[in-house]
Amino acid sequence: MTDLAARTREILDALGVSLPLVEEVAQQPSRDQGTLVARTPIDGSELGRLSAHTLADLADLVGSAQRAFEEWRVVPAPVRGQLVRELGELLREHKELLGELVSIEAGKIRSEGLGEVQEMIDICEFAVGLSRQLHGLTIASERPGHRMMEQWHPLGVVGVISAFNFPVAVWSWNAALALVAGDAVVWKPSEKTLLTALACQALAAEAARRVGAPQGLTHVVLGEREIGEALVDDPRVSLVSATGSTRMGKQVAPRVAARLGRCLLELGGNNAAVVAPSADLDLAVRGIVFAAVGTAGQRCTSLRRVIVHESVHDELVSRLSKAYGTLSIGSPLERDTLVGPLIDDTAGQAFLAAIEQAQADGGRLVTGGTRADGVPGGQYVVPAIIDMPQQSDIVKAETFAPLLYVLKYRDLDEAIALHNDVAQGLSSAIFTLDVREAETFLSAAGSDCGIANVNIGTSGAEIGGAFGGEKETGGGRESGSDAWKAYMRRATNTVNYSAELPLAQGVEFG
Ligand code: UN1
Repeated sequence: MTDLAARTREILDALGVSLPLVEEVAQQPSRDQGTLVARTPIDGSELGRLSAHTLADLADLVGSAQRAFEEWRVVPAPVRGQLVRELGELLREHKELLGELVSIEAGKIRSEGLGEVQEMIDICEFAVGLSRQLHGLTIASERPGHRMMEQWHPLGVVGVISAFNFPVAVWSWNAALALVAGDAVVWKPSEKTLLTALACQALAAEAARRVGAPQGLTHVVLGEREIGEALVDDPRVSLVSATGSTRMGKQVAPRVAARLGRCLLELGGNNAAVVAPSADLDLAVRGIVFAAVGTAGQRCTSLRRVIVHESVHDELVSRLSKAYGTLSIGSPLERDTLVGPLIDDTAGQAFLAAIEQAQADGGRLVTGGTRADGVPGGQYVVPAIIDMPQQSDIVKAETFAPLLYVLKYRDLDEAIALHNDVAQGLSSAIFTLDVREAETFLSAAGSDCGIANVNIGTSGAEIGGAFGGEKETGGGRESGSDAWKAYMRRATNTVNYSAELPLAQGVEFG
Protein backbone atom coordinates (compact mmCIF):
# COMPACT_ATOMS: atom_id res chain seq x y z
CA MET A 1 0.00 0.00 0.00
CA THR A 2 1.40 3.44 -0.88
CA ASP A 3 1.63 6.21 1.72
CA LEU A 4 -1.25 7.97 0.02
CA ALA A 5 -3.41 4.85 0.20
CA ALA A 6 -2.52 4.42 3.87
CA ARG A 7 -3.33 8.05 4.63
CA THR A 8 -6.61 7.70 2.73
CA ARG A 9 -7.55 4.73 4.92
CA GLU A 10 -6.82 6.77 8.03
CA ILE A 11 -9.00 9.63 6.84
CA LEU A 12 -11.82 7.31 5.84
CA ASP A 13 -11.68 5.58 9.22
CA ALA A 14 -11.85 8.91 11.01
CA LEU A 15 -14.84 9.92 8.90
CA GLY A 16 -16.63 6.67 9.65
CA VAL A 17 -16.28 4.96 6.26
CA SER A 18 -15.46 1.28 6.25
CA LEU A 19 -13.78 0.59 2.96
CA PRO A 20 -13.70 -3.00 1.75
CA LEU A 21 -10.03 -3.87 1.71
CA VAL A 22 -8.25 -4.36 -1.59
CA GLU A 23 -7.09 -7.77 -0.40
CA GLU A 24 -10.63 -8.88 0.42
CA VAL A 25 -11.84 -8.04 -3.03
CA ALA A 26 -8.87 -9.79 -4.58
CA GLN A 27 -9.84 -12.94 -2.71
CA GLN A 28 -13.25 -12.87 -4.32
CA PRO A 29 -12.49 -13.09 -8.03
CA SER A 30 -16.14 -13.58 -8.85
CA ARG A 31 -16.73 -9.95 -7.88
CA ASP A 32 -13.89 -8.66 -10.00
CA GLN A 33 -16.09 -7.62 -12.85
CA GLY A 34 -17.94 -5.18 -10.68
CA THR A 35 -14.84 -3.78 -9.03
CA LEU A 36 -14.15 -0.07 -9.15
CA VAL A 37 -10.65 1.19 -8.55
CA ALA A 38 -10.16 4.42 -6.61
CA ARG A 39 -7.03 6.28 -7.67
CA THR A 40 -5.25 9.50 -6.85
CA PRO A 41 -4.23 11.78 -9.70
CA ILE A 42 -1.22 12.85 -7.61
CA ASP A 43 0.78 9.85 -8.82
CA GLY A 44 -1.88 7.72 -10.50
CA SER A 45 -1.65 5.08 -7.77
CA GLU A 46 -4.45 2.97 -6.42
CA LEU A 47 -6.15 4.03 -3.19
CA GLY A 48 -8.51 1.11 -2.83
CA ARG A 49 -11.06 -1.05 -4.55
CA LEU A 50 -14.78 -1.04 -4.15
CA SER A 51 -17.55 -3.25 -5.43
CA ALA A 52 -19.87 -1.54 -7.84
CA HIS A 53 -23.58 -1.64 -7.13
CA THR A 54 -25.70 -3.79 -9.38
CA LEU A 55 -28.85 -2.67 -11.13
CA ALA A 56 -30.84 -4.60 -8.53
CA ASP A 57 -29.00 -2.72 -5.76
CA LEU A 58 -29.90 0.56 -7.43
CA ALA A 59 -33.57 -0.38 -7.61
CA ASP A 60 -33.48 -1.21 -3.89
CA LEU A 61 -31.73 2.04 -3.00
CA VAL A 62 -34.25 4.11 -4.91
CA GLY A 63 -37.03 2.13 -3.18
CA SER A 64 -35.47 2.85 0.20
CA ALA A 65 -35.15 6.55 -0.67
CA GLN A 66 -38.78 6.60 -1.78
CA ARG A 67 -39.92 5.15 1.56
CA ALA A 68 -37.76 7.63 3.48
CA PHE A 69 -39.24 10.46 1.40
CA GLU A 70 -42.77 9.43 2.36
CA GLU A 71 -41.89 9.89 6.03
CA TRP A 72 -39.73 12.96 5.54
CA ARG A 73 -42.17 15.01 3.49
CA VAL A 74 -44.54 15.38 6.46
CA VAL A 75 -41.82 16.50 8.87
CA PRO A 76 -42.10 20.30 9.22
CA ALA A 77 -39.52 22.08 7.07
CA PRO A 78 -37.79 23.88 9.98
CA VAL A 79 -37.37 20.48 11.67
CA ARG A 80 -35.90 19.12 8.42
CA GLY A 81 -33.48 22.03 8.63
CA GLN A 82 -32.04 20.49 11.79
CA LEU A 83 -30.69 17.58 9.78
CA VAL A 84 -28.84 19.93 7.48
CA ARG A 85 -27.64 21.97 10.44
CA GLU A 86 -26.16 18.79 11.92
CA LEU A 87 -24.54 17.92 8.59
CA GLY A 88 -23.00 21.42 8.52
CA GLU A 89 -21.66 20.89 12.06
CA LEU A 90 -20.08 17.57 11.09
CA LEU A 91 -18.51 19.16 8.04
CA ARG A 92 -17.11 21.96 10.16
CA GLU A 93 -15.68 19.41 12.57
CA HIS A 94 -14.11 17.34 9.79
CA LYS A 95 -13.20 20.13 7.37
CA GLU A 96 -9.46 19.41 7.47
CA LEU A 97 -9.83 15.70 6.87
CA LEU A 98 -12.44 15.91 4.14
CA GLY A 99 -10.47 18.72 2.47
CA GLU A 100 -7.37 16.54 2.49
CA LEU A 101 -9.32 13.65 1.02
CA VAL A 102 -10.54 15.95 -1.78
CA SER A 103 -6.91 16.90 -2.43
CA ILE A 104 -5.86 13.27 -2.57
CA GLU A 105 -8.72 12.02 -4.70
CA ALA A 106 -9.32 14.99 -7.01
CA GLY A 107 -5.83 16.51 -6.97
CA LYS A 108 -6.87 19.95 -5.72
CA ILE A 109 -4.33 22.01 -3.83
CA ARG A 110 -4.90 22.12 -0.06
CA SER A 111 -6.52 25.53 0.00
CA GLU A 112 -8.97 24.58 -2.74
CA GLY A 113 -9.76 21.25 -1.08
CA LEU A 114 -10.60 23.12 2.11
CA GLY A 115 -12.45 25.77 0.11
CA GLU A 116 -14.65 23.12 -1.36
CA VAL A 117 -15.61 21.86 2.10
CA GLN A 118 -16.23 25.47 3.17
CA GLU A 119 -18.61 25.74 0.23
CA MET A 120 -20.49 22.74 1.68
CA ILE A 121 -20.68 24.36 5.11
CA ASP A 122 -21.94 27.58 3.51
CA ILE A 123 -24.72 25.86 1.60
CA CYS A 124 -25.76 23.97 4.74
CA GLU A 125 -26.11 27.27 6.60
CA PHE A 126 -28.03 28.75 3.71
CA ALA A 127 -30.35 25.74 3.59
CA VAL A 128 -31.04 25.85 7.34
CA GLY A 129 -32.24 29.46 7.00
CA LEU A 130 -34.18 28.49 3.94
CA SER A 131 -35.99 25.76 5.87
CA ARG A 132 -38.06 28.57 7.44
CA GLN A 133 -38.54 30.45 4.18
CA LEU A 134 -40.04 28.04 1.66
CA HIS A 135 -42.60 30.71 0.90
CA GLY A 136 -45.46 30.65 -1.55
CA LEU A 137 -47.55 33.62 -2.69
CA THR A 138 -51.01 34.72 -1.68
CA ILE A 139 -52.87 35.69 -4.85
CA ALA A 140 -55.97 37.91 -5.20
CA SER A 141 -58.95 35.90 -6.40
CA GLU A 142 -61.36 37.41 -8.93
CA ARG A 143 -64.28 35.76 -7.07
CA PRO A 144 -65.89 37.12 -3.90
CA GLY A 145 -65.31 35.02 -0.77
CA HIS A 146 -62.37 33.21 -2.36
CA ARG A 147 -58.69 33.16 -1.63
CA MET A 148 -55.82 31.86 -3.74
CA MET A 149 -52.41 30.81 -2.58
CA GLU A 150 -49.56 28.61 -3.57
CA GLN A 151 -47.74 26.03 -1.50
CA TRP A 152 -44.40 24.42 -2.11
CA HIS A 153 -44.43 20.72 -1.32
CA PRO A 154 -41.63 18.15 -1.27
CA LEU A 155 -40.98 16.66 -4.68
CA GLY A 156 -39.69 13.09 -4.20
CA VAL A 157 -36.42 11.32 -4.80
CA VAL A 158 -33.68 13.48 -6.32
CA GLY A 159 -31.03 11.70 -8.39
CA VAL A 160 -27.72 13.55 -8.26
CA ILE A 161 -25.00 12.89 -10.82
CA SER A 162 -21.77 14.72 -10.12
CA ALA A 163 -18.37 15.21 -11.71
CA PHE A 164 -14.86 14.65 -10.38
CA ASN A 165 -13.86 18.31 -10.22
CA PHE A 166 -16.16 19.33 -7.38
CA PRO A 167 -16.53 15.89 -5.88
CA VAL A 168 -18.26 17.01 -2.68
CA ALA A 169 -19.57 20.59 -3.03
CA VAL A 170 -21.90 19.88 -5.93
CA TRP A 171 -23.55 17.04 -4.00
CA SER A 172 -23.98 19.35 -1.03
CA TRP A 173 -25.62 22.11 -3.10
CA ASN A 174 -28.17 19.56 -4.21
CA ALA A 175 -28.48 17.54 -1.00
CA ALA A 176 -28.76 20.48 1.41
CA LEU A 177 -31.58 22.05 -0.60
CA ALA A 178 -33.27 18.74 -1.37
CA LEU A 179 -33.27 17.67 2.29
CA VAL A 180 -34.82 20.88 3.60
CA ALA A 181 -37.26 20.72 0.70
CA GLY A 182 -38.38 17.34 2.05
CA ASP A 183 -36.80 15.15 -0.62
CA ALA A 184 -34.56 12.08 -0.48
CA VAL A 185 -31.31 11.91 -2.46
CA VAL A 186 -29.65 9.11 -4.43
CA TRP A 187 -26.21 10.20 -5.55
CA LYS A 188 -24.12 8.74 -8.32
CA PRO A 189 -20.68 10.31 -7.99
CA SER A 190 -18.05 10.32 -10.71
CA GLU A 191 -16.19 7.00 -11.01
CA LYS A 192 -13.06 9.07 -10.39
CA THR A 193 -14.10 10.29 -6.95
CA LEU A 194 -15.77 7.42 -5.13
CA LEU A 195 -14.12 7.81 -1.76
CA THR A 196 -15.04 11.42 -1.13
CA ALA A 197 -18.63 10.44 -1.95
CA LEU A 198 -18.57 7.65 0.62
CA ALA A 199 -17.17 10.09 3.17
CA CYS A 200 -20.05 12.53 2.56
CA GLN A 201 -22.55 9.72 2.78
CA ALA A 202 -21.07 8.61 6.12
CA LEU A 203 -21.39 12.16 7.48
CA ALA A 204 -24.94 12.52 6.17
CA ALA A 205 -25.94 9.18 7.71
CA GLU A 206 -24.41 10.23 11.03
CA ALA A 207 -26.29 13.54 10.91
CA ALA A 208 -29.53 11.65 10.20
CA ARG A 209 -28.85 9.30 13.10
CA ARG A 210 -28.20 12.20 15.48
CA VAL A 211 -31.45 14.00 14.68
CA GLY A 212 -33.54 10.85 14.28
CA ALA A 213 -34.31 11.44 10.60
CA PRO A 214 -35.64 8.45 8.62
CA GLN A 215 -33.07 5.95 7.42
CA GLY A 216 -32.49 5.90 3.70
CA LEU A 217 -32.85 9.63 3.06
CA THR A 218 -29.46 9.75 1.36
CA HIS A 219 -27.73 7.05 -0.62
CA VAL A 220 -24.63 6.74 -2.74
CA VAL A 221 -24.67 4.41 -5.69
CA LEU A 222 -21.32 3.39 -7.11
CA GLY A 223 -21.01 2.26 -10.66
CA GLU A 224 -20.31 3.14 -14.23
CA ARG A 225 -22.44 4.34 -17.04
CA GLU A 226 -25.20 1.75 -16.85
CA ILE A 227 -25.90 2.57 -13.20
CA GLY A 228 -26.16 6.25 -14.11
CA GLU A 229 -28.53 5.42 -16.95
CA ALA A 230 -30.72 3.30 -14.70
CA LEU A 231 -30.91 6.14 -12.17
CA VAL A 232 -31.86 8.57 -14.92
CA ASP A 233 -34.53 6.22 -16.29
CA ASP A 234 -36.11 5.32 -12.94
CA PRO A 235 -39.61 6.83 -12.87
CA ARG A 236 -39.43 7.07 -9.08
CA VAL A 237 -36.67 9.67 -9.43
CA SER A 238 -38.60 12.94 -9.68
CA LEU A 239 -35.64 15.18 -10.42
CA VAL A 240 -32.33 14.32 -12.05
CA SER A 241 -29.73 16.93 -11.20
CA ALA A 242 -26.69 16.28 -13.38
CA THR A 243 -23.37 18.12 -13.41
CA GLY A 244 -20.77 17.27 -16.02
CA SER A 245 -19.99 17.60 -19.70
CA THR A 246 -22.41 18.84 -22.31
CA ARG A 247 -22.05 15.43 -23.97
CA MET A 248 -23.33 13.76 -20.81
CA GLY A 249 -26.16 16.30 -20.49
CA LYS A 250 -27.27 15.64 -24.05
CA GLN A 251 -27.62 11.97 -23.15
CA VAL A 252 -29.38 12.55 -19.83
CA ALA A 253 -31.91 15.19 -20.95
CA PRO A 254 -33.77 13.15 -23.62
CA ARG A 255 -33.95 10.11 -21.35
CA VAL A 256 -35.52 12.11 -18.55
CA ALA A 257 -37.77 13.92 -21.04
CA ALA A 258 -38.95 10.57 -22.42
CA ARG A 259 -40.56 9.84 -19.06
CA LEU A 260 -41.52 13.49 -18.54
CA GLY A 261 -39.33 13.72 -15.49
CA ARG A 262 -37.59 16.85 -14.32
CA CYS A 263 -34.00 17.67 -15.12
CA LEU A 264 -31.56 20.18 -13.70
CA LEU A 265 -28.46 20.41 -15.86
CA GLU A 266 -25.20 22.12 -15.01
CA LEU A 267 -22.92 21.39 -17.94
CA GLY A 268 -19.84 22.75 -19.62
CA GLY A 269 -18.69 26.34 -19.83
CA ASN A 270 -16.42 28.25 -22.15
CA ASN A 271 -15.98 31.24 -19.93
CA ALA A 272 -14.46 34.47 -21.10
CA ALA A 273 -13.27 37.75 -19.63
CA VAL A 274 -13.32 40.98 -21.60
CA VAL A 275 -10.44 43.30 -20.71
CA ALA A 276 -11.26 46.88 -21.69
CA PRO A 277 -8.84 49.79 -22.23
CA SER A 278 -9.66 51.29 -18.82
CA ALA A 279 -9.15 48.02 -16.92
CA ASP A 280 -7.08 47.96 -13.76
CA LEU A 281 -4.50 45.57 -15.19
CA ASP A 282 -3.12 44.52 -11.81
CA LEU A 283 -6.57 43.35 -10.84
CA ALA A 284 -7.19 41.81 -14.25
CA VAL A 285 -3.97 39.79 -14.16
CA ARG A 286 -4.71 38.43 -10.69
CA GLY A 287 -8.31 37.66 -11.57
CA ILE A 288 -7.36 35.98 -14.83
CA VAL A 289 -4.56 33.85 -13.39
CA PHE A 290 -6.72 32.46 -10.59
CA ALA A 291 -9.65 31.79 -12.91
CA ALA A 292 -7.56 30.20 -15.68
CA VAL A 293 -5.06 28.24 -13.62
CA GLY A 294 -6.86 27.52 -10.32
CA THR A 295 -7.92 23.87 -9.95
CA ALA A 296 -5.57 23.30 -12.93
CA GLY A 297 -8.28 24.75 -15.19
CA GLN A 298 -10.69 21.99 -14.19
CA ARG A 299 -13.63 24.05 -12.96
CA CYS A 300 -16.70 24.40 -15.11
CA THR A 301 -16.24 28.12 -14.38
CA SER A 302 -12.54 28.16 -15.33
CA LEU A 303 -11.52 31.01 -17.58
CA ARG A 304 -10.81 29.74 -21.08
CA ARG A 305 -10.82 32.93 -23.17
CA VAL A 306 -9.57 36.48 -22.69
CA ILE A 307 -10.97 39.05 -25.11
CA VAL A 308 -8.71 42.04 -24.77
CA HIS A 309 -8.80 45.49 -26.36
CA GLU A 310 -6.03 45.89 -28.92
CA SER A 311 -4.60 48.91 -27.06
CA VAL A 312 -3.79 46.85 -23.94
CA HIS A 313 -3.24 43.48 -25.59
CA ASP A 314 0.56 43.42 -25.58
CA GLU A 315 0.89 44.69 -22.05
CA LEU A 316 -1.70 42.25 -20.67
CA VAL A 317 -0.17 39.26 -22.46
CA SER A 318 3.31 40.15 -21.26
CA ARG A 319 2.11 40.56 -17.65
CA LEU A 320 0.16 37.31 -17.78
CA SER A 321 3.12 35.50 -19.22
CA LYS A 322 5.29 36.82 -16.39
CA ALA A 323 2.75 35.74 -13.78
CA TYR A 324 2.50 32.27 -15.37
CA GLY A 325 6.29 31.99 -15.07
CA THR A 326 6.03 32.09 -11.28
CA LEU A 327 3.46 29.29 -10.88
CA SER A 328 4.60 26.34 -8.80
CA ILE A 329 3.44 23.05 -10.29
CA GLY A 330 3.50 19.79 -8.38
CA SER A 331 1.90 17.69 -5.70
CA PRO A 332 -1.25 19.42 -4.44
CA LEU A 333 -0.28 18.36 -0.93
CA GLU A 334 2.83 20.56 -0.93
CA ARG A 335 2.09 23.87 0.77
CA ASP A 336 3.38 26.17 -1.99
CA THR A 337 1.89 24.36 -5.00
CA LEU A 338 -0.59 26.38 -7.05
CA VAL A 339 -1.09 23.94 -9.93
CA GLY A 340 -1.81 20.30 -9.15
CA PRO A 341 -2.30 17.43 -11.58
CA LEU A 342 -4.94 16.90 -14.22
CA ILE A 343 -7.37 14.18 -13.31
CA ASP A 344 -6.08 11.45 -15.66
CA ASP A 345 -4.14 10.57 -18.81
CA THR A 346 -7.02 11.44 -21.09
CA ALA A 347 -7.07 14.97 -19.66
CA GLY A 348 -3.33 15.35 -20.23
CA GLN A 349 -3.66 14.21 -23.82
CA ALA A 350 -6.63 16.53 -24.44
CA PHE A 351 -4.55 19.48 -23.20
CA LEU A 352 -1.65 18.71 -25.54
CA ALA A 353 -3.94 17.96 -28.49
CA ALA A 354 -5.82 21.26 -28.07
CA ILE A 355 -2.53 23.17 -28.07
CA GLU A 356 -1.43 21.45 -31.24
CA GLN A 357 -4.75 22.23 -32.91
CA ALA A 358 -4.72 25.87 -31.79
CA GLN A 359 -1.24 26.27 -33.26
CA ALA A 360 -2.40 24.66 -36.50
CA ASP A 361 -5.19 27.29 -36.53
CA GLY A 362 -2.56 30.03 -36.45
CA GLY A 363 -2.28 30.44 -32.68
CA ARG A 364 0.98 31.60 -31.10
CA LEU A 365 1.99 29.75 -27.97
CA VAL A 366 2.95 32.51 -25.53
CA THR A 367 3.90 30.33 -22.58
CA GLY A 368 3.57 26.79 -21.20
CA GLY A 369 1.84 24.03 -23.08
CA THR A 370 4.21 21.21 -22.22
CA ARG A 371 4.28 18.46 -19.64
CA ALA A 372 5.66 19.46 -16.27
CA ASP A 373 7.78 17.32 -13.98
CA GLY A 374 5.38 17.06 -11.05
CA VAL A 375 5.15 13.69 -9.32
CA PRO A 376 5.94 10.60 -11.44
CA GLY A 377 2.76 8.83 -12.49
CA GLY A 378 0.62 12.00 -12.43
CA GLN A 379 -0.47 14.20 -15.33
CA TYR A 380 1.23 17.52 -14.63
CA VAL A 381 1.26 20.23 -17.29
CA VAL A 382 2.54 23.77 -17.60
CA PRO A 383 -0.46 26.13 -17.92
CA ALA A 384 -0.59 27.61 -21.39
CA ILE A 385 -1.53 30.91 -22.98
CA ILE A 386 -2.16 30.98 -26.72
CA ASP A 387 -2.66 34.16 -28.69
CA MET A 388 -5.29 33.41 -31.34
CA PRO A 389 -5.86 35.27 -34.61
CA GLN A 390 -9.53 34.25 -34.55
CA GLN A 391 -12.02 32.24 -32.57
CA SER A 392 -11.55 28.89 -34.31
CA ASP A 393 -13.40 25.68 -33.44
CA ILE A 394 -10.84 24.60 -30.85
CA VAL A 395 -11.36 27.90 -28.99
CA LYS A 396 -15.08 27.24 -29.00
CA ALA A 397 -14.60 23.81 -27.43
CA GLU A 398 -14.21 23.35 -23.68
CA THR A 399 -10.84 21.73 -22.95
CA PHE A 400 -10.84 20.89 -19.25
CA ALA A 401 -7.29 22.02 -18.54
CA PRO A 402 -5.27 25.20 -17.83
CA LEU A 403 -5.34 26.50 -21.37
CA LEU A 404 -6.13 30.15 -22.00
CA TYR A 405 -6.83 31.64 -25.43
CA VAL A 406 -6.33 35.35 -26.01
CA LEU A 407 -8.35 37.19 -28.66
CA LYS A 408 -8.16 40.89 -29.62
CA TYR A 409 -11.05 43.32 -30.10
CA ARG A 410 -11.52 46.89 -31.33
CA ASP A 411 -14.92 47.95 -29.95
CA LEU A 412 -17.15 46.62 -27.22
CA ASP A 413 -19.84 45.36 -29.62
CA GLU A 414 -17.23 43.19 -31.28
CA ALA A 415 -16.02 41.97 -27.88
CA ILE A 416 -19.54 41.01 -26.80
CA ALA A 417 -20.21 39.30 -30.14
CA LEU A 418 -17.03 37.23 -29.77
CA HIS A 419 -17.85 36.57 -26.15
CA ASN A 420 -21.29 35.16 -26.95
CA ASP A 421 -20.25 33.28 -30.08
CA VAL A 422 -19.75 29.95 -28.33
CA ALA A 423 -22.23 27.19 -27.59
CA GLN A 424 -21.84 27.37 -23.81
CA GLY A 425 -23.16 30.09 -21.49
CA LEU A 426 -21.99 29.60 -17.92
CA SER A 427 -19.77 32.35 -16.53
CA SER A 428 -18.30 35.61 -17.80
CA ALA A 429 -16.52 38.75 -16.67
CA ILE A 430 -15.49 42.20 -17.77
CA PHE A 431 -12.54 44.14 -16.41
CA THR A 432 -13.25 47.84 -16.86
CA LEU A 433 -13.47 51.04 -14.84
CA ASP A 434 -15.99 52.49 -17.30
CA VAL A 435 -19.51 52.24 -15.92
CA ARG A 436 -21.07 52.34 -19.39
CA GLU A 437 -19.06 49.35 -20.50
CA ALA A 438 -19.72 47.44 -17.29
CA GLU A 439 -23.47 48.00 -17.44
CA THR A 440 -23.63 47.20 -21.15
CA PHE A 441 -21.88 43.90 -20.46
CA LEU A 442 -24.42 43.09 -17.73
CA SER A 443 -27.41 44.22 -19.81
CA ALA A 444 -29.83 42.19 -21.92
CA ALA A 445 -27.63 42.90 -24.94
CA GLY A 446 -24.43 41.95 -23.09
CA SER A 447 -23.11 38.64 -21.80
CA ASP A 448 -25.48 35.76 -22.47
CA CYS A 449 -24.24 33.72 -19.50
CA GLY A 450 -25.92 32.69 -16.27
CA ILE A 451 -23.12 34.42 -14.36
CA ALA A 452 -21.70 37.81 -15.40
CA ASN A 453 -19.14 39.60 -13.23
CA VAL A 454 -17.39 42.95 -13.16
CA ASN A 455 -13.75 43.22 -12.11
CA ILE A 456 -13.52 39.69 -10.78
CA GLY A 457 -12.81 36.45 -12.63
CA THR A 458 -15.27 33.86 -13.84
CA SER A 459 -14.71 31.18 -11.20
CA GLY A 460 -15.21 30.96 -7.48
CA ALA A 461 -18.87 31.92 -7.25
CA GLU A 462 -20.39 32.26 -3.78
CA ILE A 463 -23.22 29.91 -2.85
CA GLY A 464 -25.73 32.74 -2.22
CA GLY A 465 -26.39 33.30 -5.91
CA ALA A 466 -28.11 30.92 -8.29
CA PHE A 467 -25.41 28.91 -10.06
CA GLY A 468 -25.74 27.70 -13.65
CA GLY A 469 -25.90 28.87 -17.21
CA GLU A 470 -27.62 29.07 -20.54
CA LYS A 471 -27.37 27.40 -23.95
CA GLU A 472 -25.32 24.20 -23.86
CA THR A 473 -24.62 24.76 -20.18
CA GLY A 474 -28.09 23.32 -19.74
CA GLY A 475 -30.22 26.07 -18.19
CA GLY A 476 -30.37 24.68 -14.65
CA ARG A 477 -29.74 26.71 -11.49
CA GLU A 478 -28.39 25.25 -8.29
CA SER A 479 -27.27 26.59 -4.94
CA GLY A 480 -28.56 30.00 -3.77
CA SER A 481 -31.29 32.53 -4.61
CA ASP A 482 -34.53 30.66 -5.42
CA ALA A 483 -32.83 27.56 -6.86
CA TRP A 484 -34.65 25.57 -4.12
CA LYS A 485 -37.83 25.74 -6.17
CA ALA A 486 -36.45 23.10 -8.54
CA TYR A 487 -36.49 20.62 -5.64
CA MET A 488 -40.16 21.18 -4.77
CA ARG A 489 -43.54 20.95 -6.44
CA ARG A 490 -45.85 23.93 -6.49
CA ALA A 491 -49.54 23.55 -5.70
CA THR A 492 -51.96 26.37 -6.47
CA ASN A 493 -54.90 26.36 -4.05
CA THR A 494 -58.20 28.19 -4.37
CA VAL A 495 -60.29 28.27 -1.20
CA ASN A 496 -63.98 29.27 -1.26
CA TYR A 497 -65.10 30.56 2.12
CA SER A 498 -68.46 31.87 0.83
CA ALA A 499 -71.78 30.08 0.50
CA GLU A 500 -71.90 30.78 -3.26
CA LEU A 501 -70.19 28.99 -6.11
CA PRO A 502 -69.28 31.68 -8.65
CA LEU A 503 -67.32 30.34 -11.62
CA ALA A 504 -64.15 31.97 -12.88
CA GLN A 505 -64.25 34.03 -16.07
CA GLY A 506 -67.94 34.77 -15.34
CA VAL A 507 -69.07 31.43 -16.78
CA GLU A 508 -72.70 30.51 -16.03
CA PHE A 509 -73.51 26.83 -15.80
CA GLY A 510 -77.12 25.81 -15.23
C1 UN1 B 1 -17.97 23.35 -11.04
O1 UN1 B 1 -16.87 23.55 -11.54
O2 UN1 B 1 -18.67 22.36 -11.34
O3 UN1 B 1 -17.89 28.98 -9.03
C2 UN1 B 1 -18.54 24.20 -9.96
C3 UN1 B 1 -17.04 28.12 -8.81
C4 UN1 B 1 -17.34 27.09 -7.76
C5 UN1 B 1 -18.17 25.99 -8.31
C6 UN1 B 1 -17.70 25.40 -9.59
N1 UN1 B 1 -18.03 27.73 -6.67
O4 UN1 B 1 -15.98 28.07 -9.41
